[in-house]
Amino acid sequence: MIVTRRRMIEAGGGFFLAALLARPALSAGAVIDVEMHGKDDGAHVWFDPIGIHIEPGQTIRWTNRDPGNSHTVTAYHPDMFERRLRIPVDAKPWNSDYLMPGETFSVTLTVPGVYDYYCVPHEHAGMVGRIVVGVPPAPVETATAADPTPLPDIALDAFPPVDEIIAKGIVRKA
Ligand SMILES: [Cu+2]
Repeated sequence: MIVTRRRMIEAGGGFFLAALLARPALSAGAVIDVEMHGKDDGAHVWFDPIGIHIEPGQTIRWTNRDPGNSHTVTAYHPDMFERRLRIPVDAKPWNSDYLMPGETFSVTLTVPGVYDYYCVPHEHAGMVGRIVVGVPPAPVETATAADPTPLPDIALDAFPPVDEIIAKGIVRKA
């Protein structure tokens, strides 16, 4: 049996109720799908695509296509496990919680910028992803020595460059 759980988050700054009433932005395009994959032993896990460029108001839908592992999609944000901010300051963070095989989770992103996210149990296996919404207003922040919970190198190294994501539209893990 495939269990489907759909949750919508308006990640654009407190317009959730208005968004429900107005049914906005989806005219900008179809839902963009990102899949979560993994090998049985959990040593190789990844988001596909790992990098994607969308327009403001488009919706990303993650689906766990890994029959052997549960995964999360979690924004790098101080409100989510006190991580360093790696999404636009005006954007609302999200955490899918654990998605079982076949389950889905969606967010609609309205604030232009760069959004970095990860899988809670697999960050240390490099399971991260990046979304560029519209034209990012500023360069991506980089981690500093003051970061209380720095990203592991395998995660930092996995993010595709913003320029590459914008140029290609979709970046798959090498
Ligand atoms: Cu995972």
